[in-house]
Amino acid sequence: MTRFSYAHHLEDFKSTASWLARRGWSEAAGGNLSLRLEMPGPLHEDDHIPLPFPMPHLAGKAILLTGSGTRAREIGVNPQPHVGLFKISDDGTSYGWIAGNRKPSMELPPHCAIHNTLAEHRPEDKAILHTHPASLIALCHVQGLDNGKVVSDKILSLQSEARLILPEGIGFVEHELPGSLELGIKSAAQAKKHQLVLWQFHGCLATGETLAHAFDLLEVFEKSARVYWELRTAGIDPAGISKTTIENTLTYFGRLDRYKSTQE
Ligand code: 2HA
Ligand code: ZN
Repeated sequence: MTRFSYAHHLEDFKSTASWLARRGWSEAAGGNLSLRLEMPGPLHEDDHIPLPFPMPHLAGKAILLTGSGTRAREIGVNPQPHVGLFKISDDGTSYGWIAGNRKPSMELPPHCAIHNTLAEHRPEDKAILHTHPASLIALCHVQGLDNGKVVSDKILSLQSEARLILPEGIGFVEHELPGSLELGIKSAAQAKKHQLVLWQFHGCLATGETLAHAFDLLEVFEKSARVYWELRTAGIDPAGISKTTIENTLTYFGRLDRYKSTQE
């Protein structure tokens, strides 16, 4: 096989996992991280595990993914034993273990389905991060906050820059079994347009060029959610910044088209 090193990518896992732990977003073994890589060379003949459906845009690529039961607070200290390298076959129908942790996260089907969509629609976004921030899970228990448009309009209007950084707003997937293919397929559909997808009652999924970038976007959403909860704790149900002001800000920074693309 062609000589291949992924050691430098582990720094992104280490730094991001350490922040997930410090924020208290990935309790116990909650959450998982992955990166999509270019990786030349074939899979071993005897090591083909079928993917849940053909993923032609992952053909020949590789995925670095955190292992089942691994803890952010430990990945953040030493990622090597906790992250596995998996290669997708040249026809995009199966995968095999290559190096590192052998037992992938239960969220492997969602990660692969979303990477397949990203590789087709937003190839620059190679990172996927899933975690469980309490302030975001709590939003899902508020009556009416059960679709992406309402969540985006309500929460991203609470601070000046949130909609500017996330013009397409937040995607939303109604509660599905953790690790299920349904969760993966629905998340992949949302990830076509949205960099963040809220998993109802479960947590959030973030995408980005790197794990650090995905974490940035999550921080912005989570900050806005905390503003919401501070106001609610003070007895205020905020109206938020007006739609006109938000649209003016987006126009000024040349991002109105991205916002409008998800408004129909
Ligand atoms: O325990 O977060 O969604 C890992 C998870 C599954
Ligand atoms: Zn989870």
